[in-house]
Amino acid sequence: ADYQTNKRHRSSDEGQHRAAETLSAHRQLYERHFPLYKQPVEVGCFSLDSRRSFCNDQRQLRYYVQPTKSPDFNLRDGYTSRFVKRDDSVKEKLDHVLKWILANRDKIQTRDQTPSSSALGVDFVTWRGHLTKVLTTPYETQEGWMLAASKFRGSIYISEVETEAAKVNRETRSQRQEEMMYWGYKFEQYICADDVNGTPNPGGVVNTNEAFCTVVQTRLADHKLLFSGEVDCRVKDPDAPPAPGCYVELKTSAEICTPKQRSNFHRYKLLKWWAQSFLPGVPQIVAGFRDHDGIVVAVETFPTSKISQLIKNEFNCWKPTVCMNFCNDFLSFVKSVVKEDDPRLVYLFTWDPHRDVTYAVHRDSQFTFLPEWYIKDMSS
Ligand code: 0WD
Ligand code: CA
Repeated sequence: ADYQTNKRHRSSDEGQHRAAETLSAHRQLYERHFPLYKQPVEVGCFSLDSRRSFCNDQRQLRYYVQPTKSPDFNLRDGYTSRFVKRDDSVKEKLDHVLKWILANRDKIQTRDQTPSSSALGVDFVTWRGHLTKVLTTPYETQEGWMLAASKFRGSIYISEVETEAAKVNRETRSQRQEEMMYWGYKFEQYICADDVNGTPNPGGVVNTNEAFCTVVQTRLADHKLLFSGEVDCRVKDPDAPPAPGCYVELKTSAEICTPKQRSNFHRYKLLKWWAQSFLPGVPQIVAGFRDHDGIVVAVETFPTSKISQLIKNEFNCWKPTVCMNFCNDFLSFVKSVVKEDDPRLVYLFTWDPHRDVTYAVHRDSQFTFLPEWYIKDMSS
């Protein structure tokens, strides 16, 4: 009796005139053929320097240096003495992406558009990380999300709002959790060189303000997307495929000692790793497996395109097609709701595990996120 067809999973879907009120995240509804996802194209990049300032260049791009068979990486090294931590209570929203757009408006590929048109010619502008959360929603049982959306000059901008639960987590992290957040950045330092001919410098300072971000354009079914994501490094080979094909994602994870740990790694971690790298077309993920004391015991490369085969032996496991179909339908849902072109109007989409996606509308509220400097510059 509660069977729903693919087309009827939005509540009160009363034909073409009224937008649906909610969207279901039930994975069974999204088991359809894989939607069109065009090869992402890098249209630009930017860097955030040691003081977290936007730089319209690739100064923070680093180079991958393959570690030896049994590397000697201690991820705890330097935590108390050589660590500058970004202030994560500062909410940057889409600001860095918007700065990139203002500085590079001419580089955005606008097909079927008059050159004089002021619109960007994309349907959505966002961070890659926000799309990762959407992709993994049908399988997420722990953490909900809130995504704010505003339409401005025909494009819908999507920016995350920290949930109350995430805020509590951030403000009550244990000493151990704080330190373990450093381990991923320390691993990057052991693997990455600043120059194409250089070698990693594990004696240097880890500064998490620094970042290199790619900006890509792609299309998911009817949705033209422009998003940015942080990239850890690229391969040195100058003949490697052009970006994003030369990029490498770095990860750390607890070493796998039992079948149960292996299964959890496949079911939960590889889902997040796959979604994050598949979106911008990053082809390889290099993982450092570490023990409880932060010593890396193994380094393994996962080609992004092989991950979905790797997990197929897992009972009742996640499917890429479910992730992509849900994202497609979520973006259609957002388009059907976010009709008014007004940067001061925010449509706040909320999802909690075991619930449907819902939304509420806010005018001139704490949720407004498109800054005056962006609106002014784009309107001139
Ligand atoms: O304001 C916000 N709500 C957010 C801002 C949320 C998420 C990201 N950001 C910004 C930051 O400016 C950051 O530089 O986005 C940038 C990264 O964006 P992304 O690539 O879209 O984010 P995501 O894919 O979630 O994370 C990529 C990497 C992470 O690597 P791992 O291997 O752990 O996934 O970016 C780092 C982290 O190293 N990272 C962040 N850096 C700064 N602020 C953040 C964050 N909030 N989240 C992840
Ligand atoms: Ca990483």
